[in-house]
Amino acid sequence: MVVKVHGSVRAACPQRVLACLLEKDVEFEIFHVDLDTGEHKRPEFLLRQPFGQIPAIEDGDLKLFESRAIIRYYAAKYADRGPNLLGNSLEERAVVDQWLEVEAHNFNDLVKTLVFQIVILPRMGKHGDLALAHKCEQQLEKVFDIYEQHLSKSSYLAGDSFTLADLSHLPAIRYLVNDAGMGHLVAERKHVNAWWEDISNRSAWKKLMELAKY
Ligand SMILES: N[C@@H](CCC(=O)N[C@@H](CS)C(=O)NCC(=O)O)C(=O)O
Repeated sequence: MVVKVHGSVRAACPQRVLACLLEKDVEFEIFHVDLDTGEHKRPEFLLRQPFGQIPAIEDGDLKLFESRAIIRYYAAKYADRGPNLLGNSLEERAVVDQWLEVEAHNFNDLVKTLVFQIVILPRMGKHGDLALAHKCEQQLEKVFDIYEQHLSKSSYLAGDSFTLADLSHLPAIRYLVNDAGMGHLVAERKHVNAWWEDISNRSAWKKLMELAKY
């Protein structure tokens, strides 16, 4: 069954899902949803995702939205295929979940706000709020300091192997480094930098970058 992914290949949240499908070698088809023309707010899309956000998937009878719920589903469904992205024991899974929650609640919103102010709004010909962007940058410095300390003790966020916790960070860090000119947040931290070099060189992520034609 080919997984239908409704979203844009260049948007961060669909990228989280696509990176997982590529890691697991699951066949998918992308149904482009154009954020620029507001396709995600139209009634037909709201039937898939009532909050008007991408991505949403369709897999046979299953319809699902929320990128982190989707990646958890595929990591579990294809646990025996490709890399184990969930951890082996209940305890390992709990640690993966912990860092997935950190990504969602301590990290992602700061990046989202920063990128919106200094990348998206200017692209739309509008002025971003630089003071707000600077505040997010300062808060992200603190988050990355915590990551740096943590990654000095293990190669990946949830231990010694790559999991969903790492994968989930890929799209936002790419935005920071490549689009927002915030590469210093990563490069200035030895362990964060080594981690980013490692996870962004995985073949699944590189395939996605080719698909997105960056
Ligand atoms: N928690 C949702 C967030 C989805 C989300 O914010 N998607 C963005 C693209 S990365 C979007 O649709 N933005 C347009 C909007 O919010 O109107 C998820 O992880 O799927």
